[in-house]
Amino acid sequence: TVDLLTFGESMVSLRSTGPLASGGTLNMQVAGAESNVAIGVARLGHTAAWAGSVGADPHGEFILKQLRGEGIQLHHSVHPERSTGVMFLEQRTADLSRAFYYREGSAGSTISRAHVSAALNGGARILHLTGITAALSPEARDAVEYAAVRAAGDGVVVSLDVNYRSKLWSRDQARAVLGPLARHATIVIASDDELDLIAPPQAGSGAAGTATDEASAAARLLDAGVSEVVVKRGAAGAAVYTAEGRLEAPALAVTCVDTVGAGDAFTAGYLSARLDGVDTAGRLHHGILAGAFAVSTRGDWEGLPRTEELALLDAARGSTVR
Ligand code: KDG
Repeated sequence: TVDLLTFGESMVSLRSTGPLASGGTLNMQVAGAESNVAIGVARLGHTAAWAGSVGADPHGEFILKQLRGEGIQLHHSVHPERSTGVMFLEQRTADLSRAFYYREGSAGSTISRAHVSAALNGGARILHLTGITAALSPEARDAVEYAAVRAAGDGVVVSLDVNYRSKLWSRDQARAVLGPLARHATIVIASDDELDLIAPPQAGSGAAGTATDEASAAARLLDAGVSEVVVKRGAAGAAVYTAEGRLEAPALAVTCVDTVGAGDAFTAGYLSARLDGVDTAGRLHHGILAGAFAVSTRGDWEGLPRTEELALLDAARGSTVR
């Protein structure tokens, strides 16, 4: 039994340091929300497994090598005909990045029920799912739904991060799939603007986005059987709603150089603390800490902390630890 099992599409990301339309040098790295979480959890001392497909190309080979190097157990297949997905990540301005996907019909989008079923046979304490995988293809969506129902039935903790991607589907499409899916989850993780995609509808609901709406969406999710509703607020920190009430934590004051992957880092910190049996406040703290490492380093996952590095952010800003 592995501590955390996740599945989804990992891609190569070609990152620019300026506007893509001006060309220049691109750096190839591994991207993928699910593999980001697996890496984060593994670095924090747990066993993590990832299931997915890559193409029979150097890009796929690169992804598998990187994940193996991070100690991730792989349940992978190499698709003989489809290509590994690609995304360009354009640093358009210092404060704004844009993603461009070249992933339609990719090897990663072919993940199926049979593939994840084989991975689930190995056993897991937590199954981590994201809304991205459900948006990739009908087979991938079926795989996510199958895995959620099976794992919940087997008593596995099911974690679902909404991770809404507007370039993959509309909010209405996402709501129709993720709302029912959330009812199988033990833990749901959402940005504050994603809660309406998973919360059961409220009769006569008002405008979204206020604190009351957040609390009422969380209460409806708890009523529907979810145990922990985790709300990510970026630079404003995070909150967790459970049957015991709401806990909030501010973000750490660090220099932000790259927000991509910060949500996955938070999730990895939170879930790894849960695996360690830490209480809700401690889970939030570990999520916030891992998120702070992610935003203050470049890359989706490269800067994620190892357990012994977590205390580094206690040092004074700008210091050298000798
Ligand atoms: O959370 C970071 C991810 O967005 C990135 O790694 C790419 O998985 C990705 C996606 O589908 O956007």
